[in-house]
Amino acid sequence: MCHFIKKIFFVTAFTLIAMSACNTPEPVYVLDKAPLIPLPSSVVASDEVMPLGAIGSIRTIGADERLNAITQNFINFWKKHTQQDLLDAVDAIDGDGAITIEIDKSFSPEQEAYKLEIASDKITVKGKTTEGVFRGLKTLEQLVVLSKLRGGTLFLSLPGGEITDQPTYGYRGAMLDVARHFFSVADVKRYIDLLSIYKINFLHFHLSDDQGWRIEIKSWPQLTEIGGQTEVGGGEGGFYTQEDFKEIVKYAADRFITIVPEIDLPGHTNAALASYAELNCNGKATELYTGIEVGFSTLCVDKEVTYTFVEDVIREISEISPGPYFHIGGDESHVTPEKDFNRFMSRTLAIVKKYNKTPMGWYELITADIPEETLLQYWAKTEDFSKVIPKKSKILISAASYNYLDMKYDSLTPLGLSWAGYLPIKKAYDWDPLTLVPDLDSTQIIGLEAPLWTETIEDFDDIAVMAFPRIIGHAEIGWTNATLRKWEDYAHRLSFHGQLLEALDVKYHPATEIDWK
Ligand code: NGO
Repeated sequence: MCHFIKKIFFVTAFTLIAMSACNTPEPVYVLDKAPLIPLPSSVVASDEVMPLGAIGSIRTIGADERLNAITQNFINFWKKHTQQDLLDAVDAIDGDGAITIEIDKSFSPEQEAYKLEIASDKITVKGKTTEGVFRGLKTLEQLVVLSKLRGGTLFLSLPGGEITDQPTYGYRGAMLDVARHFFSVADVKRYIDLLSIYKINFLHFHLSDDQGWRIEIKSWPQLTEIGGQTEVGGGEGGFYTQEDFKEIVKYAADRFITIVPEIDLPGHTNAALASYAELNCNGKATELYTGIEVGFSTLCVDKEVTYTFVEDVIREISEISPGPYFHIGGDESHVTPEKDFNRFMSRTLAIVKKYNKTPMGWYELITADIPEETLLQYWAKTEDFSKVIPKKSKILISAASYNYLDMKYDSLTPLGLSWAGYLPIKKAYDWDPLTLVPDLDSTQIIGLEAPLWTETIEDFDDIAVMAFPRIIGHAEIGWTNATLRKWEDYAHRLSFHGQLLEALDVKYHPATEIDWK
């Protein structure tokens, strides 16, 4: 043991004391008491302790391109938080003194499953896929950061033991409305970084609405030249070029987050109707809109040019969206007569399929004749919802009164809306997607998504304070089996994550429900 301690002799005064005793430093947490979120499926602590100096290299088994990038990021992480260099030892055979990252195809049938083992002189992260290994490294990173935040200069070791883990739901999403207010590529990347800490794996982009069109469509340039130029309140708006969008898609993919593009149709389309007169039934362009009413706009369902427009948009966006889904909105089309809406949707969903995407939409789609694989997003109570059951559609739960991050925490919250009630931290955590909507078959539910609508959200701090900490709870609902989730235990673990967010300079809602450390 002494040689490790010698190695870090000059680093802090504490190590001096430790060296004189020449004892293995105590870890800040025992592994099964570490406040990890999401809570892993199984954590077994051991008596072993891994001094930080015990690890000198990182080696990969079954490496591929993506794994190499992840390894490099992890080396940077380790250096930043432990001040130790890790040698990238791809071919090393002996695992002692190393972090080993191993892809083992026979490890588990589950894509994202992983095993993390910490022993006195080595760490192993194993998964069936690179994605599984990535989730395991995120757990290890969280353990390091939480230990460091609590231990300060006393953080010199990690606790031994074994974590085996896999998610409950394959879809654990967040949604960002960039139409009501526009957010820069840098803001989006920052949000993605934070989501990846908590193992969120989908980011749904609400790219168009009455107030703004936010993605460049080369065949319809006025959509952004006109429709991208304002936002709620009359600010200057903005849009992503296709290159920006590709950059976001890649950044997210490197963190195993899939982007889901949404173009909201046929309602919520005033920005498009203001950009092109021919999309209106009366042939006249509308005025740009900067208010927050909904349900007043519609594409002209009877005009053939509408379908040329829809196809061009779906084609161009599909070409730069490697993910499986294309979201076509469908919510609150109050001024589109039902039979027109259904006709429009049938054609539009066929176009989505033509470009090899799985259609996705808000639950209002159920009145139309939809392909069976369509993913429906449940967001509000509705009598009609049970109609989806015979269709065997898959459901994504985004209940306004449980998942909407734009709902105020309480009556004192300055930002946000409250039409679906207040959403304090406990309410946002303490529920089960399986039982929330009556009459749904559990096999239909593929996961949950937390939307952040941005009528009142103007900058990154606003995003952060509404999302955090509620999205952390949503991430745990999506990952951790309901039988393992208990509010008191979660509230205790969460109390350590305020410091984590502060260290990242992320504003969060310091609710009094939590005894923040
Ligand atoms: C509704 C509406 C959005 C609003 C949001 C505000 C859906 C699916 N459509 O949710 O346009 O922005 O509420 O909470």
